[in-house]
Amino acid sequence: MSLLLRSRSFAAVSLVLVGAGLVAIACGSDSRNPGIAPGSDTSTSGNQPNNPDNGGSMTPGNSSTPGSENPAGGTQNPANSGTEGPMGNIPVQQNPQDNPGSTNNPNPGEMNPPATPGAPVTANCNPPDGAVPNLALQQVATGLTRPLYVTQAPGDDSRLFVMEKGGTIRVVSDGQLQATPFIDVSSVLMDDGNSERGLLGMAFHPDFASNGLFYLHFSSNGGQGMGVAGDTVVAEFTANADRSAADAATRRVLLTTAGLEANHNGGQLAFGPDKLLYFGLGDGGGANDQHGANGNGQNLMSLNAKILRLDPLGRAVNNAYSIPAGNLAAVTQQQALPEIWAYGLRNPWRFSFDACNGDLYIGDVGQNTLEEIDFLAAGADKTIPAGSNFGWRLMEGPNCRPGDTVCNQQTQQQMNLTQPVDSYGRTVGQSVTGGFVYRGSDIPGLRGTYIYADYQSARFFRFRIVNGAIADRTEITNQLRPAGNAQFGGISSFGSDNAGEMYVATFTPGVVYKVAAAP
Ligand SMILES: [Ca+2]
Repeated sequence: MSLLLRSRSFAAVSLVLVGAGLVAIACGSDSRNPGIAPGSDTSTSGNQPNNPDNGGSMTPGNSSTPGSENPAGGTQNPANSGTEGPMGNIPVQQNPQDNPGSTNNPNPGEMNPPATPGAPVTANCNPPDGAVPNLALQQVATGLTRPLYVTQAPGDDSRLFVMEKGGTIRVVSDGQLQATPFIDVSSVLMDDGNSERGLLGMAFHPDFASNGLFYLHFSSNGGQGMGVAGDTVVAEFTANADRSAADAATRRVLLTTAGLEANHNGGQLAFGPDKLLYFGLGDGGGANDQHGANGNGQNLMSLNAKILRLDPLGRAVNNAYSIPAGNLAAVTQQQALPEIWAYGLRNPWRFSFDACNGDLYIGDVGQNTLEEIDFLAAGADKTIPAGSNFGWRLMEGPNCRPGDTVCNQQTQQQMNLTQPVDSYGRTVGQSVTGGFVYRGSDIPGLRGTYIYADYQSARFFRFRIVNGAIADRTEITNQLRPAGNAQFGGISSFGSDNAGEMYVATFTPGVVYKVAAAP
C-alpha cells in the first residue's frame, strides 16, 4: 500500500497546487501537464484485479442485462455505447473456502448475544467466525416496482422499508409487503422510469424513534420551493406520532441543486457515526464531466461530483441546515463550498458506512472504461477526516481517464488523489452498485465482508479490507443469482437492517432479497 495513496495529510505542496487549480478554473485555463500515467499500484493481496481487466478473470456462467438504462448512470451517454465487453465465457472462481490469507478469526466460543426484550437490535461487531460460506438470496418481498433501497428505522426492528423509484416507500412487516406505503412522494418528483431521475435515496435520522425525522433525495418536478423540474432535492419529512406513516406534506426542503443533464444525480443519503447527513451527488451528467472548463469533479465551487455533509438539525444556512465543523473547506483551508466533505467522484450512486467501525465504502460509477470501489478507513472514534479527492475527472478507476490532458503520475501524487481499492473493466460490467459490509449474526463467517454488484451485468463480488488493503476478493455471482431465473438483473441497491443483515434490491424482477448462507 503506497503511503501516497493512503495519506490523509494535506501537505503544503498539495494545497498550493490545488489552489492553483482553482485559479486556473476561474481563469478558464487548462494548460497543465499533459500525459497519461500507467495504472497505479493499488497494492492488494491475492486475487484483487490490480489491473482492472483482471476483473474479467472471474465471471459467471451467463449474464442478463436488464433494461436499457441504469439508475446509477453507467451507460447513459452515447459515448459510452459500444463499450460493453463480452460477458460470461470464463470459468468462475467459486470456492470461497479456497481463499488464502483469510482474516477469519475463528471464535468458537462466540454466541450470538441473546436478544434482550425491549432492547434495540444492533449490528454484530464480533470478528468473523469460520470461513465465508457459500451464499444464496432469499426472497423477502416481490411485486415491487423498481425498488432502489432497503433499510430499517433506528430503534424499530419490526419493519423493513423498501424505496421504490416512482416515489413510494413500502413497508415489509410480519413477512408481508404492506399495501399502504409508509409515504408517497410521487406527486412532487420527476420519475423517468429506468433512467436516473426519481426517488433516489433515503435515510432515517439516528433519533428517528424520538424525533420522527427522515430524509429523501429525489428529482424535483419543479414544485414550490424545489427549483425547476429535474433539479436534485434533499428534503426532510416527519413521521406521524406512532411512526406508522408520514405525510408528503411534511416536506421541508434542505437543499436543491441544478439537475444539469438527466443522468449522474448520485443518490445515496446516509447518516454517519457522527450523526451527520452524508449526501452523494454526481458530476451533473453528460459524459466525461463536461461542465465548465475543468468539469465539476475538481471544482470545489460546485456541489456536483461530491459527497456533502450537513447537519440537518441546524438552521444556519438558509434556515434549512447547518455546516458541521470539519468539512473540507475548514480542514484544508481551500476555497470551497462549505457543504463539501469529499470530491472527485463521478456518480457515487451507493455508499455505506461499516456499522461497526465507521469505514466508508463508495461505489463510483465509471465512464467508458472502469468501475470502482473507493474506501476510507475511519479512526478510533469512527469518524473520517474531510477532504479526500477521489480523482474524477482526471482518473477513472486506478488509471488516468482516457484522453485526460492533466492526469499523470506526478499530478496524482501532487494532488494526493485517493485510489480505489477495487475496480473492474467492461468485460465485467458497466455500472457499479456499491454495497454494504455484512455485520449480522446469521452468517458468522461473512462478518466484516463487503458485498457489491454490477447493475448491468448482474454480477456479485465480495472482499474484505485487511490492514487497509483489499483481500479475499471473490466473485459470488453463481451463488447469489437465483437458480432458474434467466431474467434476473438490474441490481439497483443493497441495504442493511439494524441487526447488520444484508439485503439486495433488483428491478428484474422487482424483488428484495436477503443474503443468506446457502442451504
Ligand atoms: Ca476515482
